[in-house]
Amino acid sequence: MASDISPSVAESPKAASAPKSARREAETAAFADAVLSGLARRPRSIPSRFLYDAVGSALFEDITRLEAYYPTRVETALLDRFGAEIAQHVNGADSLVEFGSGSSRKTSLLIEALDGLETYIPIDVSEEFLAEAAERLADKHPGLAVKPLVGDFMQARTLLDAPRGQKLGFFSGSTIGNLSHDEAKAFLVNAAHLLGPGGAFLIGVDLKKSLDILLPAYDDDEGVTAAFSLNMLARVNRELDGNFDTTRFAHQALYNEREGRIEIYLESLAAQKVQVLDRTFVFAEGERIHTENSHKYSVPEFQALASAARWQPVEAWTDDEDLFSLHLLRLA
Ligand code: AVJ
Repeated sequence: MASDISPSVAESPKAASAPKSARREAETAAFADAVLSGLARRPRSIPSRFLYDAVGSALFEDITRLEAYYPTRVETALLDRFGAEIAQHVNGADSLVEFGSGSSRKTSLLIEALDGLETYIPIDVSEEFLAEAAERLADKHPGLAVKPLVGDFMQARTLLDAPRGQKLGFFSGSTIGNLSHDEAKAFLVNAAHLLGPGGAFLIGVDLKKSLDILLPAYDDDEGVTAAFSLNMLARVNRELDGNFDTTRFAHQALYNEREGRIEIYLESLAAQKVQVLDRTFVFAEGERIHTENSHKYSVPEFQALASAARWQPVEAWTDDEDLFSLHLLRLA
């Protein structure tokens, strides 16, 4: 994951406070590295985090509103239904630390359920989304101190200027599913450092389920997910002087039973050559670029992973159809 490293709030305070243009340049350089090395390797791959430029993030927002994409809808309903119960376990938390500035709707439901919360600390690599999310939340919850942090929470070891007191982490949307099991464990270990002794962590995790429900969520009839995936190639064209013909690649989502994950690929529909920066890449018909994994966990599977990262499972809430889970973890 070397190509995924970007300036962290804690370890590179200079980078974090650098002008926006400097950070964007660093991000483009990281994208160039990832694409050139990822297209040269077999199997070809580009890390999923590069799906989320401004266009990709807007398309992902569209995905979350699709009928077929149950995770957002069900997780929101779980927060609505179990917010008070969650609060009973974690009241006393002084600050809420959100990993990735998520949709303000989910965060607001949690904030409203928590009594005595003083500070909301969203962490995100994208300064734009962070600023937007921070503003929305500050408007909705007057009296709540909002202290956004720009940086890569996979890398950060401490929260700069974070207030003392009990912290509740929030990592929603099953974003943790993008990570391999080893990466997810490393993330949870890192989050334990960030949230500190007595800290708690609320994590949304997508459940294993029937393929009749799972597959359409990642390959909807309206083609929104396909557009989201293909934006990876469009972004290469925009930022890296690429000439991908996006009509000659197809979005493909399949479930890898052994790995317990959705895998997303872009499949070349013809034999073709593509230029990126000064390099040429030759694709055979049917050759694929792996762009994303979305791991699914049963409740006990995720609890075992959390325990291996020294988090104690406190409670897990699921919906009546067992589509999605909310896990509450605590540090000993
Ligand atoms: C943002 C990683 C949670 O895995 O469900 C949705 C990304 N990709 N459709 C997911 C995604 C295609 C999403 N996460």
